[in-house]
Amino acid sequence: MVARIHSLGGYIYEYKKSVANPEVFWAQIAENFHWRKRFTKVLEWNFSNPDIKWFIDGKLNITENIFEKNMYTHADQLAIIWEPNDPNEEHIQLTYMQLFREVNKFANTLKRLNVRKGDRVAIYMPMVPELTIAMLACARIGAVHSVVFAGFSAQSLSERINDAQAKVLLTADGGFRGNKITPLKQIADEALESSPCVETVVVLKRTKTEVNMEVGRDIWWHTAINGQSDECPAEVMDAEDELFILYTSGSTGKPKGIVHTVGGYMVFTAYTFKNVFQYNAGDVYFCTADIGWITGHSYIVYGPLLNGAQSVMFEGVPTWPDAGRFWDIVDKFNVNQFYTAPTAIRSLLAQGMEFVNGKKLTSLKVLGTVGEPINEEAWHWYHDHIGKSRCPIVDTWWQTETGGVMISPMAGITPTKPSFATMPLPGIQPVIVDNEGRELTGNSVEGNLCIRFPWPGMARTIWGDHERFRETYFGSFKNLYFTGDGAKRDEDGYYRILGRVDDVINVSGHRLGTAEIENAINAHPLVNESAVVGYPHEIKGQGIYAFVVCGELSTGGEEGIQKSIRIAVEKIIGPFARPDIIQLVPGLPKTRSGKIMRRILRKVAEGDASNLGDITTLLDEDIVEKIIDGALVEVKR
Ligand code: 7RM
Repeated sequence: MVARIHSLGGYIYEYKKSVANPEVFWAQIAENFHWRKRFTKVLEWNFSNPDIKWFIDGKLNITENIFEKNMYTHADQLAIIWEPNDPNEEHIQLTYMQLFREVNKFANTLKRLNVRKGDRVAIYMPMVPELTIAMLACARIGAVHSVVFAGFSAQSLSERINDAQAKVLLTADGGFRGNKITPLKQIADEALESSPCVETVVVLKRTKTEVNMEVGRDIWWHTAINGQSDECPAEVMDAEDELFILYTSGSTGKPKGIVHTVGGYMVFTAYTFKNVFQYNAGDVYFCTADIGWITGHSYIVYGPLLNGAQSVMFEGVPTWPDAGRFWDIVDKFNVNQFYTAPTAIRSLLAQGMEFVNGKKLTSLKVLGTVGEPINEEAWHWYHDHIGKSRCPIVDTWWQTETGGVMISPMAGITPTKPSFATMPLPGIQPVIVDNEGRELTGNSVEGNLCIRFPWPGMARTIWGDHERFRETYFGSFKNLYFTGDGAKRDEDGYYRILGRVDDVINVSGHRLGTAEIENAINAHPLVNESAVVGYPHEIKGQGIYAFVVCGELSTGGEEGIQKSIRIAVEKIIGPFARPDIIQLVPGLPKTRSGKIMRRILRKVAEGDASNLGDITTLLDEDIVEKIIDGALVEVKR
């Protein structure tokens, strides 16, 4: 079992050790896992022509480290506690042994469907135990899973399937979310019209929504697993074989297929889970994320299960049947560690104490947040009313690309400060640089957040586009991994994440590229061009403000076009990417070289145009006045 740090002194000691000799540090942690063949070298790396390898020559299977390795001690422990969308439906609990059997069964099913080591399997499923089972079944046989969040549209799903060239798609008839049903199979059918690489679709029956089953291509989950053995030998994988691809948004329109590999991801997620949450055997841990995002991969599935933890998985939404749902779940299962996003906290805070009063919440020991900066008001509400002032809050900063938590308190060990992610975990070496790439040493500095040295959980490439990987993460500052975030190191050496410095926005904890949304808007036949920026939003963290130039208005007039743009974005990306504000403008503020000056649009969207800076390079300065005049928020001049 991975060792756990117990004190601040222990943290400082481990941190120093990890910087002085990272290879010895990570090798000692990696020793705790089951390797079919031990690695011969810990690390090879190069950040300029990026090439990162951890645990070289090591052979293993991550599912053997979840199951076989722990079976003597954990067979009858709960692995997954699944809470359905509808509180009146029975919850499901799976022990490690039961989960193991289900995983093997589905692994054999995939094999029978002709899935081999290295093949990609796309997964477009609701938050049900079969989703976890499917991911682990892929890992068992060495197939690469590519989970696509079930809120994505047909077009987004199809794009991701094609990029990964997945040959199998796993989906469900539908997904329950609050009082709505998402018709997943219907969306998948539409996606598959433009994804000919998919040979087989396995469909789980969940909502009993009527679906179309294409003969020769589609098969029901229950039919497919019927008669399959619940024993399946683990495929022996190289430490650097791919475990999964997960698409994430960047500053260009095309999402990036972030690739994580077996050995390093395993060591990193297991280590960070245990230390950040200070998980103890027997604790019940609940992460509210969707498995369609990295938080679900690392901290619902892999991190907890590698530690033999009991992990709660919730199908529904925080506000249904009412805004007390999370707290009901905490009380129902006596949750000890609770991990959610600031946007959820803000939306529950806004609903008032009526949904918190009357809940016990006495089992809680640790609270966590992830996904975006947490504002002080939300932090205090969470701390005082949910944690009853006795639970440390771990504000965990990390990214899809980092695989696991990078900068965060360790619960109860690192003294916290509201809105600070505090200190780097052992093994993580953050640096702050100015725009010229000069390192800002010492405390009380602010700039671009980079990482100086590799860590086992870091992404290895972008699927099919290593050059883009190089350029995006290693092209900005020499020999540094650039996170895309701004950060401040305060007078105590504590890190505060300030948010993205690129064209990525964070809406309700969902990461979106502004270019992605613009592409969707521009696909509308009446739109000439558009520019999208984020603006501060009380609940969502950031809202989406779109400035749109139209040729002519349709019969519906301004309102008609705003509505049809919203529908278009929903269709092309998904409902969560719908613009909050759409302002029709006569033109965009462009420089003489044709670049949109987003800075100006950001200012307008923020409602403060009092200090626009230098606008003399604009082709047409008058356009700024017109945009401010027509703004759909109040703008200070
Ligand atoms: C885990 C996840 C990554 C981006 C990242 C940041 C922002 C994440 C925090 C945060 C402030 C935090 N992966 N971010 N955690 N900002 N404090 N604790 O969210 O790939 O989807 O997004 O999210 O901007 O770069 S992600």
